Amino acid sequence: MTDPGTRRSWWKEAVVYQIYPRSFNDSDGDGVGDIPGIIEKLDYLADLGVDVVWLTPVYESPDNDNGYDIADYRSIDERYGTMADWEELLAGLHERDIRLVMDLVVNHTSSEHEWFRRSRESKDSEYRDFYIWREGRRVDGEGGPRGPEGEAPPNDWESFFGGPAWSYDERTGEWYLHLFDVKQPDLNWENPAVREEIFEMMEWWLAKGIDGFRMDVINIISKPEGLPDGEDPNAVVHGADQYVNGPRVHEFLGEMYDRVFAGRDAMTVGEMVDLSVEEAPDYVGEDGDGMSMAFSFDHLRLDFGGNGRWSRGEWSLVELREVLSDWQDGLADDGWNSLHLNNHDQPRAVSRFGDDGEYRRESAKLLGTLTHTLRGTPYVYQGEELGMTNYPFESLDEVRDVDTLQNVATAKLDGRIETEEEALDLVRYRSRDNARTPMQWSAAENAGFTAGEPWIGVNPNYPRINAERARVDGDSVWHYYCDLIDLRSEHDVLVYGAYDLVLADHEEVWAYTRTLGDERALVVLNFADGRSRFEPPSSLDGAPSKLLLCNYEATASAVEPVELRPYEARVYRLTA
Ligand code: ISL
Repeated sequence: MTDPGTRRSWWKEAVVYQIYPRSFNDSDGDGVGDIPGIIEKLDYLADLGVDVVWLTPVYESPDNDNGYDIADYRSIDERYGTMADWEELLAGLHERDIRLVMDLVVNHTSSEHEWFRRSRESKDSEYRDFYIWREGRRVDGEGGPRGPEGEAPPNDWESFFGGPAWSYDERTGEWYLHLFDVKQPDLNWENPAVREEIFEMMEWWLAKGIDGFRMDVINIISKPEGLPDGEDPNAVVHGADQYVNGPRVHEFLGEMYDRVFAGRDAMTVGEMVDLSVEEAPDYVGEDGDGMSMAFSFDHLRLDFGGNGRWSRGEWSLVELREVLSDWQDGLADDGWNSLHLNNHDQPRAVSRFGDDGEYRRESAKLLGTLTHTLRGTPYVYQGEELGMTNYPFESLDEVRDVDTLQNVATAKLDGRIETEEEALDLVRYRSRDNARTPMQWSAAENAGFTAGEPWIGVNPNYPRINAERARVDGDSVWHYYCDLIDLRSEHDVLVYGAYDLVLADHEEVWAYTRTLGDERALVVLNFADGRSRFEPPSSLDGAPSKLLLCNYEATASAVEPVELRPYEARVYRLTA
């Protein structure tokens, strides 16, 4: 069969582990994780059994957005080490059959990148058109924040981090666009010289031996001509309807593919803002842009409130199942999913979709079972394999993240947040810093992360939740993740098998089968913190079955009616 959905690829069979270096392991006591620190933990990664490491940015950066503001694409920031350290890391990973995917952040650079420094010098600079400069709009009186008297920003777009997406630059009297922070000016992809620089830089990294790229906000690089005001009041951020999947995005990505990826067997994962399942094949399908897969976020928006990300709503299993099933079905024959509930921008999944109290272990294992048995490539974010939880923020002084700080400030200005307690409540639930606290290695001081003062607080639960302890405890989340990773590598059906929903209406139990030829697996997940009844449907009657994995002491091996325990997860093999 040459059905593109079942065509084999190394990256379809892989499990990816995301490292956020700042918070992974500090080897020199400056409180910030570094590359030699990662090298110390290579055997840990090999023991876990992951196949790919995705390293978030380690390039030279003023660190306003923790490295997503790059000042030099071809360098390693000295905080993280040297290029020689990075080369040793790559070799160490490859020796262990682990591939390396680097982060590609090319929607914007840091304002300290040489291109921007030269761009802002004068309107005649050869780098002027590397960025998006416009004149302000004339208005009567005050024009609003960040501009001179009588001038408003060129359009009404807002930044993802709160406030206007434009800043006025006095030197030349024009405004530049920054969809993220003021210090992250957007590159002008319309300019062929920009594209050329980026493609050359990508080739340079590939020639160094890396195995692919994770592409930051890659579907917003093309802005429409005239930069019209936002129209959709429900856009993820005001104005996003104008540039999400912008007019030339596929042309630019097609060019990137032809220039950089054609003829190589690299893995690419595009981080996509507000991508719908209908649009996904244009990027990842057979006739798409040649990207391996995309990160979509429909399922990570279910708990947004009426005011978007910085307001709180409720999610339900019914919705989670519906959204993820839509993605499973939508890319069944064309394209490939990435499976993720965690990353460095999201609160910890066990606190969000599970129970980080009484059933922390069980629910962390249940969520891992989901991401390792749906169809797609699983992503494990550092600490997820330990069941790490959100951080109990007690003061805004503990927050480091520019996104959190600015959005809280904007919400206060708009009157959406009134008291400090309200702000803290939201921060504890939503802040990206929940995922950015140091990796918990042991019960030693600072969780064994650093001998110095950590750049951000260590979660006080580290004496209980840490890698050293998890590795000697046979019942830990860590051991269960090892089992999940092994299971997936032993059973092709879990990688390539077709997804079919079982019991579409159950409010607490999500059950599905995966089918590949004669091979079949059944996954049963109880998302409730109490018992739930599971009655296998008659379509599964009579098939001999065997329990492959369960997050509790198993009672019986065959598929049968059962009272599932809180957050119980089961994976069965069925034979025809
Ligand atoms: O953080 C978010 C959701 O929790 C998003 O708004 C996020 O900013 C968006 O998904 C883009 O994220 C990526 O680009 C940002 C960077 O701050 C994030 O860390 C990165 O993953 C700008 O480069």
